[in-house]
Amino acid sequence: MPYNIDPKQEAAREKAKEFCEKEVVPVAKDLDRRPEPQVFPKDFFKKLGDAGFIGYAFPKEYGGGGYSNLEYATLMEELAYYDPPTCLLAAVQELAAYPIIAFGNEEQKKKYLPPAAKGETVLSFVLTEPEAGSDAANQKASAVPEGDHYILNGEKIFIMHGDVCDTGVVFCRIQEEGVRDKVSAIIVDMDSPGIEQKTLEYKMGMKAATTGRIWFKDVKVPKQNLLGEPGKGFRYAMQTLDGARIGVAAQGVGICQRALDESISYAKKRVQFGSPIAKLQAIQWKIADMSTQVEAARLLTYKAAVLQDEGKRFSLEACHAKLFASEAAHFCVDEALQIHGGYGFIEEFSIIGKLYRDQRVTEIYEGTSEIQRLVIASSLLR
Ligand code: COS
Repeated sequence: MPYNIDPKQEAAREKAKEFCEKEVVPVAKDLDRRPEPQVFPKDFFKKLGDAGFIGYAFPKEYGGGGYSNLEYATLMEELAYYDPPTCLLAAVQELAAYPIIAFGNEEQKKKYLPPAAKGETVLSFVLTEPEAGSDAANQKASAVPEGDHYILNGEKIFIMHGDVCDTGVVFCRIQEEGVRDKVSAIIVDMDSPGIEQKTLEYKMGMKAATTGRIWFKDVKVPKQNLLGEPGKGFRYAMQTLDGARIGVAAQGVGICQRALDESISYAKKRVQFGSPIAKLQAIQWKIADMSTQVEAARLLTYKAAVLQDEGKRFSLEACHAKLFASEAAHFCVDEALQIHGGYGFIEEFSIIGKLYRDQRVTEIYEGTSEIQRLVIASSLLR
């Protein structure tokens, strides 16, 4: 039984579990095994929206669920337990909506949040560029003011749902007196002329949640789509990632728990040398280590989410949680594979191979493990 520190978590967990068993488990394998290029699963996404899992943490006044960050982390954990890409489909919408919720004006919130909260529109957080990954401040995309518009040019890559998004929160440099060298954020309607979106092919895992590349060529964006203040975009992006890192940590916790549960169940059934392998100390130690990792990852994740809910600073704790939980998930899926042997390596027999492929990106996106260590160290040594 996973540890709940707040009674509301139990309800969040139960609702997600019921939905996953009915709607996710029957389709997850098929969504993972489709031919390339992957197609964004619009109907499935809408189903998640109808169940209340898209826009879960958006404020209620904009059509969201209004749930706490702790409840949201619990939802992420549970969705990832059943199917990591399903969790990602929901997480990307929250990631991209956050800058609008936190820094947008009333008009922007009313226009963009309600349809996104229902899963009727797809949002993307459009930050990464070919030369601005970990070095996110090195933005080359630029927006030049012209009358009541900006003219946007640039290229973005590894954008979750970027191949299909209807709305992009795009980070770029506004070439204007005073903000010239600073990053800004603008909201872009992706049906504007001059935009090309492409699906990236042959991803290692997380296949149901598609990843895109976007080109902006002389795209007219109304000046009223500027998010917050010009020149504050990098800060907005970093603040957004603080929260998103707790979501990735929760994905890691869900993956750890699934790897552990699968391993316990397999070890009790698999007979070698005349008895179940669960009787072997080599296996018992793996199970003990996995269980310790998952509990520690969960507590770090909940701690960061509680701090966020309390309105306290949580950047450091979000990095602790993301770093530890994503690496714990790596450890747990690797040990689960070792315990399952050939039955783990070949995906017709178990979910372990898929978990292994889905897990790996949790150590990369929303800031690599190396970036988490950098932020942790710089916050302690400043
Ligand atoms: N919240 C608010 N503001 C923040 C912040 C945070 N968590 N982190 C940094 N800032 C602000 C700083 O206060 C500073 O502001 P001023 O210029 O007003 O002083 C500014 O941002 C620059 O901060 P810093 O000097 O620490 O940034 P660096 O360029 O040295 O390092 C790293 C930034 C490497 C930590 C950052 O680029 C990063 O996190 N990169 C990874 C990006 C990422 O996660 N990409 C994944 C894809 S996104 S889906």
